[in-house]
Amino acid sequence: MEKRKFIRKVCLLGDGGVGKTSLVRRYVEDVFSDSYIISFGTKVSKKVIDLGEVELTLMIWDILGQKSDDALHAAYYRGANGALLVGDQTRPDTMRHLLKWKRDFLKASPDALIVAAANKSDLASELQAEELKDISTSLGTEFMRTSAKTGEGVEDLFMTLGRGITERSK
Ligand code: G3D
Ligand code: MG
Repeated sequence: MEKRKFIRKVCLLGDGGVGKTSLVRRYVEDVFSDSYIISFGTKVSKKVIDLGEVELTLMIWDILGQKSDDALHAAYYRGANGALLVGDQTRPDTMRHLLKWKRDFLKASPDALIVAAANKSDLASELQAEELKDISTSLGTEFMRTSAKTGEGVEDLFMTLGRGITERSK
């Protein structure tokens, strides 16, 4: 049987320095690469995932720099099917800020799927388990532990997002 083919857009969200660009680099090429399309202050990279009966092409949008320009963000979020919320667990504020990232994103793409990552799992966490739980309750999603440095959890993170989006597309 022919595979069904889907193309879906996902955005990386989170404060500067949490590891968004490193995660996408790790996932797309497994190491560093320059195979990005650069436009409108974003890098878009592509990854094809085999999900059995479905072939999913993820277009992964990574915002460059730390510009907090609302018009730019709205254009970046529009039409997204999913988002990866990325926090740095060595900097608790970046984890707390994910609530705002999520709210702003959902204004532009209310039906998108959200997956959250507590990145830099190779380093000691500065968050108490209690607080991590509180943030994840407020976000309405569990954190997946990832390290763009060692690769821990990275494949799993994008697969969770890809599978979730595909389930909704069926
Ligand atoms: P951003 O795209 O969210 O702004 P970057 O973040 O991917 O540019 O990463 C910011 C810094 O954090 C980089 O260090 C990067 O190497 C580091 N980093 C990203 N992910 C991890 C991780 O999982 N573990 C560790 N230990 N470091 C990570 P530099 O020094 O280049 O600024
Ligand atoms: Mg970046």
